[in-house]
Amino acid sequence: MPAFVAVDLGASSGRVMLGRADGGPIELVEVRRFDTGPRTRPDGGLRWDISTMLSETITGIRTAAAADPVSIGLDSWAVDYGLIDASGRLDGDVRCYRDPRTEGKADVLRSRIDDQTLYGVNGLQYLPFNTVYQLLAEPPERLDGHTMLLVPDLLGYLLTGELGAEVTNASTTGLLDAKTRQWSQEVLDASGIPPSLLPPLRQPGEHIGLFESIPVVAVASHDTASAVAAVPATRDDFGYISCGTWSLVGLRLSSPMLTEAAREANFTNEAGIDGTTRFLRNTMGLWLLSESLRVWNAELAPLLAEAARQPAFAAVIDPNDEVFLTPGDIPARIASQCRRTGQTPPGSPPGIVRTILESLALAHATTLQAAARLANQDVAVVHLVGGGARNELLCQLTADACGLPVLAGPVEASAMGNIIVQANAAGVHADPSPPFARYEPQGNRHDWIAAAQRIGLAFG
Ligand code: LFR
Repeated sequence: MPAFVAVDLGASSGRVMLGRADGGPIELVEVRRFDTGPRTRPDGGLRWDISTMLSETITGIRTAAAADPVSIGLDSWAVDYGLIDASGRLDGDVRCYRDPRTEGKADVLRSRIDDQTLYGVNGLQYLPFNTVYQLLAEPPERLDGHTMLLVPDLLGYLLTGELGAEVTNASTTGLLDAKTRQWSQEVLDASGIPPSLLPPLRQPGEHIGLFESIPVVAVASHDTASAVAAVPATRDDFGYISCGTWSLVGLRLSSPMLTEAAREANFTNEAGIDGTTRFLRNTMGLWLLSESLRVWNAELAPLLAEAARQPAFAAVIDPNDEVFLTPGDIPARIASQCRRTGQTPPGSPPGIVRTILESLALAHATTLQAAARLANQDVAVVHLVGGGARNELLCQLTADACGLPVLAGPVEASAMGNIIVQANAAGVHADPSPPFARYEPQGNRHDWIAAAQRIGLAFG
């Protein structure tokens, strides 16, 4: 069976996977896994360690090369970039989107182009770290005579020497026109970002270059685009949750939804494969859990088991509060949000874990309801893919809150989507693996309605 190498970089770990497919479900094997987590600098800034990611990626690819792969594809989280100078070198560090430098930059852009006009062009949800705000935080001289490469494009360049911007990830910059899928002159003019900064766009499936004589192919290089491409849907009326560091909750649409209602609800229209639109909203995902575990220096499995036995709905929070964005003492921030909303904070780590999972489930449900309402679409089933699919309590709570069956898996959805695009480019049909579990909704919906009311969320 033809083999393909997927390099999938997440915000805490990176993987090199080998996928084999020949008309049916992909057989996936992990070749190498490594930490990617950003490093804090003495000045408080957060940077990615690109050189370690590159050397780990190369080691993984060389191991996978024994299987004589057809091609290599690269995907990662969105929005972050490196700047290549005129001599072709990476100039300076690659900042992490959680770095606080973008504070106030949305107001700078707003003073040059109003929110409605901007959304009408780029269709992008407001997130304080969208690339356009990061670029406005750069010293202007860093934008002259440079080329901006988003992380997977940067890795692709370091492997092949070829410059380009893959379109699904480019759609998270704020600089792409959601309808034409071209760089937007209007946003460039308004933001003052020089067009020379942006490399030519490339499409998923396009040949990029060679690494040690193996072809490197552009995939849906935004990990969420790859994950959505790997949703094992068997019907059209499905919603999805790509649940990892973030929970990306929404629908697959055939064209962008650039209405004022969608903007007010802060939904995004990111580019998907085959011309589809990823109509979704970011919800702070397992980051709340992983960052809490780091603070407690604790293991996940025993805490999850105890969380399942905790009383339900002791306290809920809105995980999308920007206070949860930066690294730090998440449990303390949860406690303070509980107090602010008149709730008693959970008194123990298992209680906090229960609060996090119920709050994520609530956010999943309210976001999916909003997506269905805005797009005027019925949703009969929810596909939950990514690392969160392993979390049984989260899957069950999500089914309960949504009042819909949740189909869990695949866990490695981004890697599978990455391989699907490579396989298709090689003329091979490949399917994601089917869901491995189904959760039916249980419990009382009124509990969820009451929980949503406590934190002022619209439900139902
Ligand atoms: C998920 C993801 C989200 C994006 C966030 C930051 O890994 O790519 O889609 O909003 O990371 O880049």
